[in-house]
Amino acid sequence: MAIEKTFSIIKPNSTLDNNIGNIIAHFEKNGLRIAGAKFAKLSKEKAEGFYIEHKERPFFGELVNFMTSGPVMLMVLEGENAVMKNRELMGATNPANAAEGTIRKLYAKSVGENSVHGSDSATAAEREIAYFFERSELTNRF
Ligand code: RTP
Ligand code: MG
Repeated sequence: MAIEKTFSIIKPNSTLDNNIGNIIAHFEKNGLRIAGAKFAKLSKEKAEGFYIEHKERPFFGELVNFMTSGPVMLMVLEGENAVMKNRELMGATNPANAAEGTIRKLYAKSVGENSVHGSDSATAAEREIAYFFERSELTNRF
C-alpha cells in the first residue's frame, strides 16, 4: 500500500477544550504523521466554500457558524491508507454512535460539535488539501 495524504481539521470545540495535543497524539500513535499544519480562524466565506457540498442541507448554517466560532487546526496527515485510517480513528459522525476509543467517542460533544473533520475519499483529500495549503507548505518525504 502506497503512502497517501489526507486532510484533517481539529474543530473549535476541541481547540477550546485543549485537546489539540491529545488528538494529534492519537494520530501519531496510530500510524499517521503530520505533513502540514496551520492554526487558523476561518472566515464565513472560507468555511462555506469548504462545506459547499452540504449547502442545501438543513444544518449548513449551523455548521458554518460553528466552524467559524473559534480557532481550528488544519492538518495534512500522511501514512499508509491515510484516508480510511483517519476515518476509522475519527469514529462515526454522531459521537453517540462512535466506537469506543475513537476520537469522536473520546472528545466530541454532539453531532455538530464533533471534534474532527476528515476527508472521505482520495479525491476529496486532494481538493481539501489544495483549498488550504500551498504545495510548498507540505513536507515531501516520499
Ligand atoms: P466531516 O465531513 O466533518 O469529516 O464529517 P462527516 O463526513 O462524518 O459528516 P458529514 O455528513 O460530511 O457532515 C459534515 C459535518 O456537518 C455536521 N453535521 N451536523 N446537525 C446535524 O444533523 C449534522 N449532521 C452533520 C457535522 O459537524 C459533520 O461532521
Ligand atoms: Mg464529510
